This record gives sequence, C-alpha cells and structure tokens, in this order.
Amino acid sequence: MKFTVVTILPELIEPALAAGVVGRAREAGTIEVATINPRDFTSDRHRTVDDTPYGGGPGMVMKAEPLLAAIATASQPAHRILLSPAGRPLTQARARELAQLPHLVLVCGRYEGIDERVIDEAIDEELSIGDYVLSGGELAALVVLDSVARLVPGVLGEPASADDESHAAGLLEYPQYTRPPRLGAREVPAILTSGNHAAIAAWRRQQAIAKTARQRPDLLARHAETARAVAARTHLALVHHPVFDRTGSVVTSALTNFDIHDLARSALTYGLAAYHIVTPITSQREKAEHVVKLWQADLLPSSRGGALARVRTAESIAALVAELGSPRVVATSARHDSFPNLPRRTPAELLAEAALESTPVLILLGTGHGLAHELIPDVSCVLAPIEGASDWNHLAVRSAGAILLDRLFGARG
Ligand code: 4FV
Repeated sequence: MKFTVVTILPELIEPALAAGVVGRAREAGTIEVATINPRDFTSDRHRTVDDTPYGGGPGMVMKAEPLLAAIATASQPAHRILLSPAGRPLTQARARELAQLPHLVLVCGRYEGIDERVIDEAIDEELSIGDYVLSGGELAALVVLDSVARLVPGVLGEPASADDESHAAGLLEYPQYTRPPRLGAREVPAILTSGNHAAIAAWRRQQAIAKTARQRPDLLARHAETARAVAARTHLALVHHPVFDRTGSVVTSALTNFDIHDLARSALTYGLAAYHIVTPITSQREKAEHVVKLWQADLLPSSRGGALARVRTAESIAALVAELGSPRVVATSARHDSFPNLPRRTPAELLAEAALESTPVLILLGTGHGLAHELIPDVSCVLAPIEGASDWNHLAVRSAGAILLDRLFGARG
C-alpha cells in the first residue's frame, strides 16, 4: 500500500516513520511512504504557498495552485484525503476500509486552512482525528497513516492481534496481563492461567463489555450486539394504575386502542421480549386481550398481528414484577421532580449497566399525568426525561416510548 503526504513540512513526517512496526514495514517495502511539498510547485522566488483570506479575518490561507499541482503529481488511482477538523471522525472501522485501498494521498493544511476550491477540485474525503485544532495537518496525517498501515497484511507480526483489540469489535479491549503472576498484592486473574480457552474468551468478552460500559457507554450504545442482547430481555409496561390525573390525585386511567397497537409495534421494532398492559380493571385487560385475539388471524410476521403477538396484560406492577422474577425496574417520567430519591440514568448509562447483568429489564411508562411514583416499589432508577427544543414536554406516551426505545436500542448511524 502507498501513502503520499502532501505537506510544506516534510521534515515532520520522516522521523515518525523511522521506527516501530510502520517504520519496519516501510523498510521491508510492505508499505511505501512519499512526501510532496507544494512549495516545489511555486514560481515566485519566495516560493509562496499562502495568502491573506478574502473577506478579511486573522491568519493566512494556503493557496490553491501549489496544492492542486502537488496533489496532481501523486500517482493515480489514489484516494485523496484532507485532514481537517471539519472532517468525518477517524474510526477503527474507517481505518480498516482505507487499508483496502492501493494508495492514500494525505493532504496537510497549515495556517487557517486551505482554499476551499482545492476541496471542490481535488479532495475525495475529509477526515478529522478529533474535535480540536492543530497547527497543521501533519500529525493527523501520521495518525491516519499509522492506524491504516498497521492493518495492511504483513505489517503486524500477528494479523490476528488486530482483531480483538479496542474498537475492533466496537468495544474497548479486555485487560491484558503478563509476567510476573504476582505484583505486590496484585495477582493475575486465575482464569488467565487456567488453560481453559473457552472460559478465557468468555471472561475477556465480559471484561471488554464491562470496561466499555464503565469508560465509554456511548460506544456501547452503538454496539448493536449488546443492544440486541439487552433488548431481548427487556419488557415494556404501560401503567394505567397508579398514575396521577391533572389535579395530582392518584387514579386509574383508561386504556386506548392506539396505545395497544403503537407501543406493540415499537416493542417489536426494537426487539423487546414483550409489551405489558398493566391495569387493575379486568374489563380493560379483557379488551386488550380481545384486540390481540382479533389480530391473531393476521399473524404474518411483518404485520400488525406480529407486533400484537407480544402484548401481555397484568393486573398490577407487583404482579408483573413477580411474573418476570425480580427484573431491574426502570421508571420513566416527563418531569424532573418525580422519583426524587432515585438515581437518574441516560439511555446509554442504563444500557451499559444492563449489559453487565443477565436479569430482565422492566421499563414502566406512565399514562395520564405520569406514574404515581411514591406508590411504585422496587424501582432501581429513572430514565432522564426526554427534552425537546422547548420546555413543553407533554409527548403522547406512545411517542415517548418510541423515542426512549430508539435511544436505548436504536441502530446508531
Ligand atoms: C485537524 C484535526 C486539524 C486545522 C487548521 C490544520 C488543522 C490547520 N486535522 N483533524 N483536528 N487541522 O486540526 O485533522 O490548517
């Protein structure tokens, strides 16, 4: 694989390639690294590559002609990348894709940036290594070069070592240990010297999830496998008692047909175990069971019937908790002041915690003016209220339910 770095400071690139796996790969010819200096494509005696910005403003801008001429000399086909804070974040997944390409041209800006017409004319992709501003693109180019080159076959001694490292599977890497077996009071986990490779692999998986949950819950939220696993043991309950009415009195609200259908469809969409309609009123439970039966005839998986097949009824929250066998009970609310003494959790935090457990998760959605919190026992935490752009938050429960499920289990772009 070939890398061409377009930079007015080539002396920043060479040293970084003088050692390490990438340096050795270059010596071995497994990868090729060249630099092209836009200054070599200037015609004035000052070899000018920058000028003042049109429209005024601080600093200088890199001129288009020397850059375009430099980029054009790079052998084709080439994928031309500009390193810029405006670029798409570099990820391990993108590094893996780029390592499949024959030639990357890495264009390094300096000063305030480059003339926009270079991007229009000669850049295929903008990449950023992070939301901060460097004095030049060279360090970012080296980060891309190193993260891509090490994935090129033949560069790493053991290609497999790239498979289960951090981010390879969307999780952080499990803890690593080597000799000595005891360091002061700290011992290497016994499982690792057990020789039981299946158990070691399972331990490492659990440790990777635990570390990701602890240190990068945002990553876990994007880890489809984890979301699917937690969703499959998550139950959604629509609670009609005890809830508040507009005056703050504790009441039993009436079941609506919409709520039966729409939340059932959301539950199926996000792969939940079941959707429970909780009401002490027998006739209301019978109504729900009747609606489900009505749609039984049409049980095509993609049909509404398929969604309703996951609808259950329960007389009370306590009965449902008993039926599920001490699930982790999670309350929801549109208000910040309900369930005052319970911990708040964002969907990512809840997913991270639930990922480390194996118990069912029961999410309570309140009807009316919300769950009568002091009357609902064994709630472990409350999901933070959904907040839109205005402080008006009276979403229909079926909308709030869909939003929360997407934040918990939705595929991330
Ligand atoms: C950068 C980044 C970055 C911006 C102006 C170069 C500098 C200067 N590149 N990820 N963050 N580039 O800050 O890639 O021209």
